[in-house]
Amino acid sequence: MKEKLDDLLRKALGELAASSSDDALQEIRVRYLGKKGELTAIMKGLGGVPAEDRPALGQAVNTLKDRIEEEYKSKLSVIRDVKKAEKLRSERIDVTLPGRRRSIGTKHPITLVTEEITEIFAGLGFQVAEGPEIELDFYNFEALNIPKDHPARDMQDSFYINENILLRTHTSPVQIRTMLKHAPPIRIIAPGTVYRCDSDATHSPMFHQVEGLLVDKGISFGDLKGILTIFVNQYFGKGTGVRLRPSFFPFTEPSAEVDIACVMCKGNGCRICKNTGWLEILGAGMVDPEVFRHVKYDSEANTGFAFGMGIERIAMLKYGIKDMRLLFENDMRFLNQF
Ligand code: 2U9
Repeated sequence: MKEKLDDLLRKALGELAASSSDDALQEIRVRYLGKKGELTAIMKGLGGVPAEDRPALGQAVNTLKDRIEEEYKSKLSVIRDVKKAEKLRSERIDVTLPGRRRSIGTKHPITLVTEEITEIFAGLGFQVAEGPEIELDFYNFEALNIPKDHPARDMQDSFYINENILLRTHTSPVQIRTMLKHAPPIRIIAPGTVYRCDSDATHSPMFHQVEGLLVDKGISFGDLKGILTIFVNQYFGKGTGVRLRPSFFPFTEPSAEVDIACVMCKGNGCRICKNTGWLEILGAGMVDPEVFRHVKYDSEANTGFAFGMGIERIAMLKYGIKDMRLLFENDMRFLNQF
């Protein structure tokens, strides 16, 4: 019996020494010490052993049990230590590594230009006015003296939602709404997004405008020219040449288109200005009395001027952007330059 126990111990210790996982250790423990294990079987068999040998044998079995248990625990602790060390190694964090740089956004060139223009007119006493991008025909066309047969009213040229509602084609309805709410004098600019059914290399179906309106007693075309000259000199630089050419808009009379001396060649002629030396930057004029009639302003007592410019065009001239589509593609390599 003694030999059998020694064999068993050797075998158990050998197996414990050779195992390398929690599970394997557990399995060995159950096999030797469990309820149906080999040692339990021996204990149960003690009944058949002569009574005088029983205590010594019982003692030997218990010692054996303790040895296996002790070896099991020590091996378990070794395996767990190895596992823990491995986990620590694999999850090691190098705290000296530089952190991930958080990229900070920049303002879109359209936003920049809108803010710069707004700032200049704010300095001249203009207040910012806003209105809805989804407009009624009345505010967008009717009140602005845009006749029923005007091409802008065509289904093909504006985005209609239904017969009476459309995406505003200019920010002018903002001025109409302001005049309907406030008596003169008024001095506002209306920056915002506008929509026209037009898309090619130089036109986008969605673009941006800044429009201005000043109404008071005794306002003349000279005031218009003065304000626009101040704006051009502040925005494009002191001494930038300005010229006005006669034009036509349904909502202003007389009307003019405003050119500045080419920002690229300073008026000498280049590809940008198509060798004319001039660049058209905005349209303007004296508010047509017909517009005042629609908002119930007394056109005998008041006169006013209005102007409008396309932000994309100004941004392209200011930053030398050749293709308008760059302004809408949101390519970070382009946007990060601003
Ligand atoms: C009211 C009365 C008059 C706004 C004006 C223009 C001339 C003009 C264009 C510039 C380039 C539009 O974006 S663009 O295509 N605008 O030429 N806009 S006068 O006149 C108004 C506005 C509101 C009540």
